[in-house]
Amino acid sequence: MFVDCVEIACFAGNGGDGCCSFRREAHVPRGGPDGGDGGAGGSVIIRADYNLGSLANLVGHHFFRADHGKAGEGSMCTGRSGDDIVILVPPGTLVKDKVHGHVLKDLADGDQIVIAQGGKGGRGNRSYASSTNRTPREFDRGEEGESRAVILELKLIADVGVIGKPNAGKSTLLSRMSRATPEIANYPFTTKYPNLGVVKVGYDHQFVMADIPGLIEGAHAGVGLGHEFLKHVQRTKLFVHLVEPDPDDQTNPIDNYHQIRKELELYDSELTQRPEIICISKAELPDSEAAALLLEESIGQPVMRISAATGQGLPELVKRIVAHLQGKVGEDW
Ligand SMILES: Nc1nc2c(ncn2[C@@H]2O[C@H](COP(=O)(O)OP(=O)(O)OP(=O)(O)O)[C@@H](O)[C@H]2O)c(=O)[nH]1
Ligand SMILES: [Mg+2]
Repeated sequence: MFVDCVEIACFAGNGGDGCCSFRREAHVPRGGPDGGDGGAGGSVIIRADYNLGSLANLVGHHFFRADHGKAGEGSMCTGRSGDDIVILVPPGTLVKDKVHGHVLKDLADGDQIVIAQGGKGGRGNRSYASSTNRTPREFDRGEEGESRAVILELKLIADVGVIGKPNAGKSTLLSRMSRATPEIANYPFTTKYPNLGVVKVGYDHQFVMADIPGLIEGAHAGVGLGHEFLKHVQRTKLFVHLVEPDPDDQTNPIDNYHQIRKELELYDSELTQRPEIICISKAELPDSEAAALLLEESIGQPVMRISAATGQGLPELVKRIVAHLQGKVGEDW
């Protein structure tokens, strides 16, 4: 299951009360104040962990309550502190305040944020003792813990986003280039949520590639599946735009290309500035060469031809991607 938005309410624990007590023991006259401090309440913390790929583990969990601190006791015993609750989320999760709507933190791997701070424990009467006040009876109550409702919104972190119309061969490409195993089938909207794969280049290089569900006209406004997932392309550095040479629905590859560009523009015009490698997919099919030439002519940019089925053009594609990611475009790749 892939979940990229959840709402949760977090309640930190209250601090324990301080204690008011005096030492009473045989042969120890006037033992003095010995009330201990209360323990601190537990906090609620959200931490990014790269082992997670979505927010699915939070589904069904709406409330997170950390333990209260225990009250202090006599004999200078400090109360036990409440345990913190740590909520693990994938890197790329935005933590937003539900009431005010602002972003509290954009969590990268290993980052964390204290969403609700536990209350401090109250002081026991022992800590009020001084040379002029040797039998203090004051003590403090524990502080109340914070509470906050937050919206967690995941925006995947991938270097490369594979975009295109449904059935263009995006998932097949991802499965060929990485060890990801997305569902592949000969009908539109096979992929219902983004898949990530790590593409290894040589021994010590790699990049993360995301297969985004097929985009169609009106995707920016919620048609099809696209709009829900367009946010996941916002963080990619580069697009690989797959264009099918001879779609089953008899649409024109050139129109299809422009349609996707238009959807990107309407969703967020900044996306059109991002580098894009344009590929005609299924290159072993007879129509692909003509389609590539027509597309090249129409947009005035180089168009690659790749085939996930035969592997044609894939080494060049990887080289180009790496060149873009390393900022070496224009050099000899
Ligand atoms: N001949 C040929 N067929 C391919 C190639 N790549 C993918 N296909 C086929 O095209 C169909 C669609 O492939 P998918 O990878 O599921 O396409 P997609 O773009 O992920 O589609 P959605 O998830 O529906 O958006 C499948 O039947 C694949 O077997 C290729 O290089 N050559
Ligand atoms: Mg797919």
